[in-house]
Amino acid sequence: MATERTFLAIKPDGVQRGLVGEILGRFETKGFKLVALKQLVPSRELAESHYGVHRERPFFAGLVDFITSGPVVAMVWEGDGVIASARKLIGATKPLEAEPGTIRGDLAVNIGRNVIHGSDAPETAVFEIGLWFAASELCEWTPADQVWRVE
Ligand code: DAT
Ligand code: MG
Repeated sequence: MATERTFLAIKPDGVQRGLVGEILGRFETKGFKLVALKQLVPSRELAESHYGVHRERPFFAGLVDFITSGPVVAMVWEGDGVIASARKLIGATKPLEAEPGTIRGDLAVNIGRNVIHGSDAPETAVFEIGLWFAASELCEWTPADQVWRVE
């Protein structure tokens, strides 16, 4: 399994509900490595680029309003298979269909308030990391206990 990076963002509902620590903890305890993290209120331009693939969908305007309505915690995480694994940890888009044990399954009920975004493929991860972060914001480091996570 290749080491890769993914873009994750705790949406304004997750921040407002005080779920940042809970959500970060799930990726930390799983064993992935935090490469970058910042809190910001996204501009409309950033939100529209991020969700550009949904531009023609009826929920697009509401989605952009929501994601720009308050602080978002934007992150880059690294690890073997982290893109698909993070999507599994996040759970299905519709929280009522997300399995218990997943973030959305445990912490959300509504599709428009599903607390977290995660890149869905290697190409989107590269695009989203570049959209939200400058290269200088990505931290190169080796966790002290790395040898106890990966052989
Ligand atoms: P995901 O966030 O699981 O990758 P997506 O890319 O299909 O899901 O959609 C992006 C976000 O848009 C999703 O997290 C919530 C919102 N959304 C998707 N489908 C929706 C719908 N039918 N009604 C309202 N919001 C929707
Ligand atoms: Mg998506």
